[in-house]
Amino acid sequence: MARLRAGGWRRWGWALAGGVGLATMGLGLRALGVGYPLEGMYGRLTFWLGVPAVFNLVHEVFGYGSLAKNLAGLGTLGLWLLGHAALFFLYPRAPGVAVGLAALGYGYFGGWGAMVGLTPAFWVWARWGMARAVRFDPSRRSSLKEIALLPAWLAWGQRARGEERVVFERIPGLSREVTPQAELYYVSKNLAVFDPDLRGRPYRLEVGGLVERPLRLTLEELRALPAVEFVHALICISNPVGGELVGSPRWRGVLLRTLLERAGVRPKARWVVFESRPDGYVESLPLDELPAEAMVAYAIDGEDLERRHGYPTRVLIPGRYGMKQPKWLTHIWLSDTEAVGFWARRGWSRTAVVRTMSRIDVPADGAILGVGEEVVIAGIAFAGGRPLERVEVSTDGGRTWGPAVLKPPLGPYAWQLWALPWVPRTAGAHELVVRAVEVGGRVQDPTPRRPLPDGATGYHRVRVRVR
Ligand SMILES: Nc1nc2c(c(=O)[nH]1)N[C@H]1C(S)=C(S)[C@@H](COP(=O)(O)O)O[C@H]1N2
Ligand SMILES: [Mo]
Repeated sequence: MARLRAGGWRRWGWALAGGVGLATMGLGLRALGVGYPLEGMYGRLTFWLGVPAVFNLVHEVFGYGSLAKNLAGLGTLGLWLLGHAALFFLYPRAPGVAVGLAALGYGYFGGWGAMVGLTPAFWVWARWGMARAVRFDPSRRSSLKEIALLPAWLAWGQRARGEERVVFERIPGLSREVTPQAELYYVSKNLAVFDPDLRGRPYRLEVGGLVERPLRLTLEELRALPAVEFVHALICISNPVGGELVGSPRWRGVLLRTLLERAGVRPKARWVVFESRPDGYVESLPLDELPAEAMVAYAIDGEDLERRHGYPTRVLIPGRYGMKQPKWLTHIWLSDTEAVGFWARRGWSRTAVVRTMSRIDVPADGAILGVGEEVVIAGIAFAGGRPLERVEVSTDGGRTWGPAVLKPPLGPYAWQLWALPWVPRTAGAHELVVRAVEVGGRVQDPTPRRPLPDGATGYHRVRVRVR
């Protein structure tokens, strides 16, 4: 039986050292491609911070900068250290339970590799490191018992977290979680050569109409205003099911709210109108439907917008299709009437609310797979800012469905990566199908519809041959 003799502040010192040591060791393993439990904890924490209601609350309190994010990072580290202190203190009393919980935690947050890599280190530290602090004197029999129990814990923890086998960074052919500017799709009503080219020209963004103080801002003045940055998916209303007209870049700009506050919206104003004079493109949105995150963007990944993506500025209205988001923005008007948009006048949706979509990136349509050989089915999903509960995949044309591993989103309006390892068991043709399910259980609309007028619906299907 284990005996316990001393305690005090030395225990805290050793526990802290153990927590820091394991965090550092995990970083080393991460460099080798092993999942980092701290990253997993942060992901889970920020998933809930990313749900719109919580996101809005957090950002009301902390603002839109990186503060909330950094606080979440600090909170994660705090939880990690406290959790380890608790486990180290538990160890002398119930060694098997402490090791088991540690293994479960590493497995749950970091996956199989982290569990196998970190659990023995925890054990060694708990046994010999903490033993120095508390003069814990384990008997040889208890050691043997723990060593014998370890595989059982590992296996159990792994069962609980089997899905962590998916490493999203290593799936060839899967979209990147954050779309670089060079890979963002391009759509314009203009011939590309006639797209506005505002580079090297004097530029002013005017905010006028029903406001107290009209603004005329240079690009420098705009850049000097409080900036926000977040990952936000952009999708064209004409994107067909399975299409490529969608991306999820990291945008930087000024919240529309900031501009409207400076200009002072008059009570009579009902609509906000966005206009690109250089190419004659107009859109509008009811003021009371303007999402808090709507912004005037001027950069992607810290780089100026390219000409084709709207240099120097464009509007971003989360949750609406691309057509509602003018590039080469020159004027923002407040108005008491709607300005029917360029595409809306041609029969496309007036509200342009994004429909829930999902896409299979890999395997490709027509791929040839081997019986008994594992492949990863993976892709993207986006519900226009409505949080996703899960993504389901069928390998039999939609008869049966199973849940994929869904990566937590990088923000409330970012797309999400999903993946499902699959071992085909029978030769022949297989149809892979994907569908997204929103929080609350609302399943993606299965009815095949063309993009016009409200955006495409229906499930993306990919046919593969197994032999
Ligand atoms: N001024 C202007 N803005 C515009 C358009 C346009 O033709 N002119 N096209 C819209 C459409 S239909 C889409 S889908 C997005 C595409 O933005 P991207 O080319 O940067 O991906 O821009 C929108 N903004
Ligand atoms: Mo579009």
